[in-house]
Amino acid sequence: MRHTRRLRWAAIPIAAAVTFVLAGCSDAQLHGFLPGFKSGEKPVTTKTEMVSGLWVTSWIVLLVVGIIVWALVIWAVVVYRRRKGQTGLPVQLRYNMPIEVFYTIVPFILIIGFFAFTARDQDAIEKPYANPDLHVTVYAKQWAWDWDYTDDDAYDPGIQAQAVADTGDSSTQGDVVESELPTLYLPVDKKIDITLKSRDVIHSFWVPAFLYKKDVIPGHTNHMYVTPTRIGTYKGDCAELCGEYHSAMLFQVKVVSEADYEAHIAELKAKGYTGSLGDDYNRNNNLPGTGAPTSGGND
Ligand SMILES: [Cu+2]
Repeated sequence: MRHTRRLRWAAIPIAAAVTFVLAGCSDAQLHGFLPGFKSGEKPVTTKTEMVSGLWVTSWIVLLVVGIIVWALVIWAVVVYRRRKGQTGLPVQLRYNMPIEVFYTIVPFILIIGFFAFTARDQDAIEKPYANPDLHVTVYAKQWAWDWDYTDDDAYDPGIQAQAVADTGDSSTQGDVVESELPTLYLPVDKKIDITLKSRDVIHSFWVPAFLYKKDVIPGHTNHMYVTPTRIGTYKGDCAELCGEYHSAMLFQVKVVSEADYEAHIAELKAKGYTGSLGDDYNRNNNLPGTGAPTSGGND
C-alpha cells in the first residue's frame, strides 16, 4: 500500500517533467538538429521526415544503450573499488555463459533492427517515380554544375563560386558572390526525376536541406527522386573531393512556384540557352561503352 502510494507520488513529477521537456522542444530539436526544419513550416521535401525519423529514433535507442553501459561501468568502478588494506587481485570471473550470451545477442538484435529500418527507408527514398512531373539533368564538372531542363528544352551553364572582392574587411573574407552561383530552379510540389551525370571525375550532388546526397560518377548515370514541398533557397555542395577547387563547387537550389519556374525557363531561352548541353561536353568521352577509341592509331 505504502509502496504504490510512493510510486504514485513519483509518477506525478516524472510525467510533469517529461511533458515540460517535450513541450519545450523546438522543431529543430524534435528533428535531431538536422537542417531544414522550421517550426510552423512544411518539410523541405516529401522525404525529409522519414530521414529525420530514422536519425532521431537511432539516437534514442543508442542513448538508452549508452546510459545502461555507462551506469554499469560506474557501478562496477564504485562498488568493486579497491578498499584500504586490500592486496592482490580480486576474484577473477570468466566464462560466464549467461552474460556472454546476453552481450552477443543484444547487439545482434540492435544491428538487425538498424539494418531493417535503414533498408526499408532507403528503399522508399530510392524508388523511381513511375510518372515524374519533370525531368532535369544535372551535369557535374570540375568545378561547377550545368543544369539541363530536359523537358523544357533549356539549359543553364554554371561557373565555380566567385570570391567576394577583398576589401580588407575580415567579415566578408572567404564569402562568395551568391548571385553568381549555379542555381537550379525546381517547381514546388512536383515529382522530379533528377538525372545525375559527370563530365569528368566523381562528384557528389548534395543539398543538405534535402537530407540526401548522391554520387555523380563518370560513365554511370545516377538518379535522385525528389518532391520539394517548401518554397525557398537551399545551399548545395559537391560532397566528393574532386580536385583543386572542390571547395568552390557550390550551388543553390531555388524551390519556386510553377509560374516562377516557367518565368525562369523563359529567361534562359531569352539568353539563348535553348536546347541542351549534353554529353558532348563531357571531358572524358573515352569511356567503356562509347566505342572510342578502338585502336591506338596516331592518325
Ligand atoms: Cu565536385
